[in-house]
Amino acid sequence: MIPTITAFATSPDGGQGQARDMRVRWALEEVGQPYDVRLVSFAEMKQPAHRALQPFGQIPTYEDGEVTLFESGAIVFHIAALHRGLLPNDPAARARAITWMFAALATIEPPIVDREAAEYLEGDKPWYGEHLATVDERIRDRLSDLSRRLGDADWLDGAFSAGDLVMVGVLRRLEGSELLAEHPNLTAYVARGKARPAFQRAYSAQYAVFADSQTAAA
Ligand code: GTB
Repeated sequence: MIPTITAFATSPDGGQGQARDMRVRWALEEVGQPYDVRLVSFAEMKQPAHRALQPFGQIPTYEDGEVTLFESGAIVFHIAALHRGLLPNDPAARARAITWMFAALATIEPPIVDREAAEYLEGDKPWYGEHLATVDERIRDRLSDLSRRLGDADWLDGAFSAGDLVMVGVLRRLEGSELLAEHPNLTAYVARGKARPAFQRAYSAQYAVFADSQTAAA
């Protein structure tokens, strides 16, 4: 059965592919697994039918007839475990690739999400500037360590893996910010990920949703 994922009917990012369905689309494209997309509005995401799939009323979700999943990291891992191409066969290398997925989600992404939340929710607070500086410092620390570890390698541990896919997906959230630009090797790493044909296909597919929504609204 072709898996079905959910994505925003109207993404607030104007088609930039920053919502987390993009990671799932990219993983499916990397392994050559066709998929369907069910678009959901913000109101639909909060209805019981969607919450049965995603308890927090969010996207993405994944259903393949065998399993229903939420959490983009768990979904990417499931896809990577089912198909060849995103996780090495060697058990130790496989475990390290999975470790990088966790590092992306548990160590790198949280302060980036904090920064976005501060921008959206706290921009009018008198302490916003001070708070943002603190969050930026935490991001800088993480990126410095990651940059040092990546060095001049193409990918984090040998061949491209699900660890790189998730890490690039996370770092993309800093695109356009000086925080990423401070590290030319991380900037190049993100560019390498984005240059992959599977990324391009996933990006085009999600952009088409945005383009269609604009046409419908016109
Ligand atoms: N930990 C979960 C996962 O990884 O799947 C987080 C899922 C999540 O945050 N989903 C967001 C969502 O459904 C969309 S991706 N939000 C609606 C809600 O909570 O009500 C986060 C996101 C949203 C928008 C942009 N953007 O516009 O740039 C970027 C990222």
